[in-house]
Amino acid sequence: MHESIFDQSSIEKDNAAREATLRRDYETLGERLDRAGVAIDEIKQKVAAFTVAIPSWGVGTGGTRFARFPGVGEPRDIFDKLEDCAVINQLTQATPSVSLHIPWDKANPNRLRETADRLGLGFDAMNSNTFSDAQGQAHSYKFGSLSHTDAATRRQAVEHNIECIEIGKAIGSKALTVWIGDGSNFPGQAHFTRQFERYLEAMKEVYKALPDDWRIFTEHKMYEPAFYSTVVQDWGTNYLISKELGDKAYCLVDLGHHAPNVNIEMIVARLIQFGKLGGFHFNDSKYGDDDLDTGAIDPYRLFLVFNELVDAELNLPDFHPAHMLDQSHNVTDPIESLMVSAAEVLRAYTSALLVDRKALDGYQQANDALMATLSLKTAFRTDVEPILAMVRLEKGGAIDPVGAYRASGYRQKVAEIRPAVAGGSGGIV
Ligand SMILES: [Mn+2]
Repeated sequence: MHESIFDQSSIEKDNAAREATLRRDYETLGERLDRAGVAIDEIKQKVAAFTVAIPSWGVGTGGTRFARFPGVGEPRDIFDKLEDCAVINQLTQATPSVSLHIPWDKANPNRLRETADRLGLGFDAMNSNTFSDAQGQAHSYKFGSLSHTDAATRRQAVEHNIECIEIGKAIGSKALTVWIGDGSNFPGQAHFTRQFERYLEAMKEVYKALPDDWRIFTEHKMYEPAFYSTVVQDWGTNYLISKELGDKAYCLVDLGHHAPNVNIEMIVARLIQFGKLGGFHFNDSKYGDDDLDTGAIDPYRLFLVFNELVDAELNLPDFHPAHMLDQSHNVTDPIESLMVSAAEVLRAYTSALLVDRKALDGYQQANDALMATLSLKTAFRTDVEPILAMVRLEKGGAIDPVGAYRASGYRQKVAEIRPAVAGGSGGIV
């Protein structure tokens, strides 16, 4: 039995008031899906097996370029963060793993693993940081890291990534995610080709240190902090990197790292087709890398991404992309945002499972654009909340995670032992 940071009886109390209504709603939805030839229990089973990782930095309040407004009872260190992650998992039963960021979460690996074990958590992909200078490091990343013009700076960045792999090995992680802020702010500042060559050379060194059962994910981003060009700018560059590195290298798609209106679901399909989709950083955006809550702005786009993922899941024998949230919570309680966002990811997956793929294929073959698009809309419009809530209930979670969380007063309780922190990292990656 794992230790419960969150009082399970408050979940049970909250569920008791909602269970009868949920069972009626589930039954009604089941009848409706049955008429369309879909067995609701089979959908429920798949949804119950689906998980999404929590980023350690997501449980602290984020910030913008302008300011950070701390919340009450914020986690003080990685061990407080793991406790908050355990709360999210206990209520949602969908987030059993945590993605660490080094050096922000640097701690004794044995203590990290013991704490996670005690809380019933595991570790997802490790995240390196060469987009800011760690205290006391010899060479600055002001003008780049893995692609820096100076060999000693590149070497330092390579060694940091290898250190992330070593820590990850000690705590049971199986992947490294590399996102760099390298690029240029002015035309002419950097030689595009030489800069990319230096990056590839450095990444090959990191790749060499990767254990056989690990994957390395590279994350592209159009701009910021470099505003004229970035070294890993787009999915095409990212694909080239994964091809250059080898079979353990895959592309990571952060939904916020594209130009507005870019067809992300098609990028996802392309990467799937050529075996290079590694995983996701889920969030939402209106203008740029806004790191808003997943599904907050465009839930239909999230659904369309999952429409591609479900299609691949049904057609490919070994398709296991990594799912992680990557958000910055500036005006909400991070625990609430992460619970709602995890549910949005599961909702998009569930809705995509409802797409009548045989009918869709027929419409596509017959060039019936209207019926093809309606077959997606029909699935998207179906309210799958009863399935999500039933999965949570049956796994011991909350029918209404936010309701149960608020009723418990968890945040006020931890505020008493966690003094307010003024600084901290923004967490926009
Ligand atoms: Mn990201």
